[in-house]
Amino acid sequence: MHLFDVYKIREDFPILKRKIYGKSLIYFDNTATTQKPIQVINIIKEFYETYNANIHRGVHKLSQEASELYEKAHEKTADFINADSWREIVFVRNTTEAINLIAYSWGLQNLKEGDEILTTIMEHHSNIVPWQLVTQKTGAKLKFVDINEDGTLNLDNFHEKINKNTKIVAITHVSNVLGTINPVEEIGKIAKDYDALFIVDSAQGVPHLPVDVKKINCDFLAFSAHKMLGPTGIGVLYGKKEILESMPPFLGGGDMISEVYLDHSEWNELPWKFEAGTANIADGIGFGAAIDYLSKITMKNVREHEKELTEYALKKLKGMEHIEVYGPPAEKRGGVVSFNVDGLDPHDVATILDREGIAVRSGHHCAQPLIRKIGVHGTARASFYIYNTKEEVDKFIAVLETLK
Ligand code: C6P
Repeated sequence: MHLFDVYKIREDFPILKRKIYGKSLIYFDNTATTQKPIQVINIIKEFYETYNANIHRGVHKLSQEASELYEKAHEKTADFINADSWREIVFVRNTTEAINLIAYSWGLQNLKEGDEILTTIMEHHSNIVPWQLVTQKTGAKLKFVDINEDGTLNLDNFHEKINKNTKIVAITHVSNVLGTINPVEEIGKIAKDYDALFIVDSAQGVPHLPVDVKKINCDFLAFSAHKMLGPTGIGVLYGKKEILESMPPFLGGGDMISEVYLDHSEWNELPWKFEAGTANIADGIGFGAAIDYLSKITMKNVREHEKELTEYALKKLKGMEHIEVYGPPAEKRGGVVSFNVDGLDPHDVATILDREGIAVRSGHHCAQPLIRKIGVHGTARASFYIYNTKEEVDKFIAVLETLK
């Protein structure tokens, strides 16, 4: 099946022409960050070369052009995840900042002793530490849902742990270690039965799957541009308008106000109320180009391509006795494969692969509670994206064969 021409796509990514230790780069660290197509690189260059200006501050032509395109990037993001309005899209630095924004703004205003926050043991630290900080300040309690043997979420345990005191359910869409795709629509329905705020960490969801915030019915969804062909330094907090409107600002300063008096201030409209100070204008516009690129391929095809590669890699890895693979089957996981090689430290595996030009991540992947639960001190992790091919998987497998 030809979903799209992967070889044609590869031509858009200048970095894929690089040699690493004399070998062609095979980039399998897409969960950490993806590479950038020339269309994104060029639009950032074009911004600085032709209309660089601050936004919302000048009546001059350059400022108007920059403001328009920066706002347009919010619109593209809203369409991409099917939000009601671009005003529900707040640009922040990354997923981490988006979750901290919710924790500090909504959490500090609404949580008190006796309240509970329910998350899972498969979270990235970004969806654990902000809640620890907020529970320390408010007296609320943080609880964790367990996983099953196959790395899927234990839904029985979720039902056991949720109760009338649960004020927040905050869960990862896709695990960055096991690749597990969580049933967020089902979890959202249960969260709503208990009137809990429903937050989805979609750092590994939006870049890899078709995502519709109306279908998921989440109150908030967080993700990062750099994991979906966009630049670093831009992330997204989607929030339902009425909830964002009810929240106090996270940071104070320029652009987030409508009026400032000496004794008080009034806030700007959404999303600017939450975008204090000069925005990351160039990268916001660059992110718009990344969304255009993915929209052209379609997220359905992105998912299918990754699934095909993952199935292919899992089948080969499972036939290798010296390798242990973690996580669920390909239909329940994104394009992430965590594994260990008998008798080798994951960092050594990653170093050996690196010498062959193959970039994978190794270690705890910023998910230490999950790594402890699996009972290892780390894993090596290969993760795929639109420009990866079966031939690259074959080369990766061939190197692992030599480690028998
Ligand atoms: N995971 C990985 O190699 P930031 O750094 O804010 O853009 O994204 C944080 C984050 C939050 N949630 C999940 C599920 C994630 O996977 C990540 C980032 C990278 O696995 C870097 S640690």
